[in-house]
Amino acid sequence: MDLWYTEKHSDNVGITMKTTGTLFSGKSEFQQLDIIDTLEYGKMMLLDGLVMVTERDEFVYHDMIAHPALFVHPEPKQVLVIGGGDGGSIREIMKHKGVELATLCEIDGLVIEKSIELLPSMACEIDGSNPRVKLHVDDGLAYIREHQNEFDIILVDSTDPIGPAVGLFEEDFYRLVFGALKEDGIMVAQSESPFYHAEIQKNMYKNLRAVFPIVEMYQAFIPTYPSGFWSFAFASKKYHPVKDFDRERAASRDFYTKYYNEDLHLGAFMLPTFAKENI
Ligand code: AG3
Repeated sequence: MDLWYTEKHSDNVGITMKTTGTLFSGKSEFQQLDIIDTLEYGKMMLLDGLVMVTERDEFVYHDMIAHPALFVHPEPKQVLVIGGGDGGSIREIMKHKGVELATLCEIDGLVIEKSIELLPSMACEIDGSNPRVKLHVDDGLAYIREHQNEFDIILVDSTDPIGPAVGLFEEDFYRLVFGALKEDGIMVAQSESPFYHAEIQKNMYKNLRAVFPIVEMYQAFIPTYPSGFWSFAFASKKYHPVKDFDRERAASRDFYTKYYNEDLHLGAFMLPTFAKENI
């Protein structure tokens, strides 16, 4: 018997993958968590039935949520990730040796626990082995309310705006993020698909522009997310992601990135017309 998993991207379209079995399935206080094995994309983690990461294409998402801000900010030392319990974003942040401390604030301890157990290639830096990483199992809003003016960079590594992530797309939350950043801080948030989520994006970018002086969208190709055409919001107090980008510094990085590079950094901020219309 063949087993296939489908995430529906709209009422009439979805992505379907042949699977070889379920590694974990359970419900936390917040959501349904499933980790399944697929033939084409390796292990895949789902929250409430939505694809969060697969072993094969997570490098795109995690390179692109982390490196653009880390190469635009001249000296990032304190970095916070909200969400991101799989550890992929923290793994990329740790490649920047100047970062003194990366804090992970994930609401769902089960996601962290099962990622350490079943997705070690992503969770390698959140398993307690790295003294430059601190974990908090807490609501992101509650956490930043108590940590104002502390971070150079905040990455919002969330799921879609349903369930526990709804609040992470609202203006009140962005005001708290603004306050939690230092005076030249940068926030990056995953911002859904320009192709499928125009209304969510319009609302999210309006909320961001109400708070941050600099707000730009950039894009990445992520095969397992709706339409494959995915985006991130770059919201900043001082630095512009293109005008203040130090190409030489990015080009002379001392670590490998399978997706990100100094040319792509600039290209990612060039958007098709229909995507520009959402911001
Ligand atoms: N963040 C998930 C992005 C949303 C995917 N949406 C979907 N499949 N409908 C991923 C977290 C990775 N650290």
